[in-house]
Amino acid sequence: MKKIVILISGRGSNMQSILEARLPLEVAAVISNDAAAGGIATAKKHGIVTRVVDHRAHADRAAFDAALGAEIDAFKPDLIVLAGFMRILTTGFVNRYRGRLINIHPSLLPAFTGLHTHRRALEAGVKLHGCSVHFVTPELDHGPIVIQAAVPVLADDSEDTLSARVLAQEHRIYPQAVRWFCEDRLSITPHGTVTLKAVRGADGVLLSPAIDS
Ligand code: NHR
Ligand code: GAR
Repeated sequence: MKKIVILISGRGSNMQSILEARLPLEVAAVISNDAAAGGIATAKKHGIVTRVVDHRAHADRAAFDAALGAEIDAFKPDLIVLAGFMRILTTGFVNRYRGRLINIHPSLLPAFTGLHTHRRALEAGVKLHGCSVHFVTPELDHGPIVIQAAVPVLADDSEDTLSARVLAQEHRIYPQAVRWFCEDRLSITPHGTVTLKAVRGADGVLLSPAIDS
């Protein structure tokens, strides 16, 4: 069975969706860069080992990433899952875990990389927004995309209503992506895209607003 380590910074609802999906894997640890993260208590409730590596206790990003890497390596994980993890990682760190480090980002990448994605989607007037699971590469939010979910942007949406609609989909696609990884069904092509072995099902077309027919 594969082992994963989950990195969080806050509430940890995406972590929780993975813990509660009963996936065929072992969650070896949950590590937070912030001792105040709500997700630490949730992880403990699930009987998961937790660790804190406080970025503020380290002189620079390289020192923080070295300490974080040492904690991670102690668990010998097959996969590292960023779940609302809010610290940009150095190129050295990312390259060390290349191909086994994934993130969930609250936008339909490559649109709206970085922070405040829901506000920026509302300002841009897009009619579809969503979330993406991607492999992490040194360039922020630019790695190979595994799965995306789209949601409509509604006329009376606020950042709160839109982010809640997206979050519900995050909780569907992240456990799915982690499952695929652990089943060895994901591969990264030389072109830097992801292919999934043996999928069947809907073609995935979405329209927003919907068209009457
Ligand atoms: N690191 C690399 N190298 N590449 C990626 O694709 C990464 C990454 C680290 C985190 C998650 C990401 C997201 O999904 C992620 C992807 C933090 C920031 C950020 O600006 C941006 C994107 C993401 C995570 N962080 C600030 C910093 O100075 C701190 C912001 C805060 O604490 O609120 O690190 O969006
Ligand atoms: C989620 O919406 C996640 O996509 C986003 O933060 C939220 C964390 O919620 N991640 C980022 O913005 C990464 N920069 P959670 O702690 O409840 O999973």
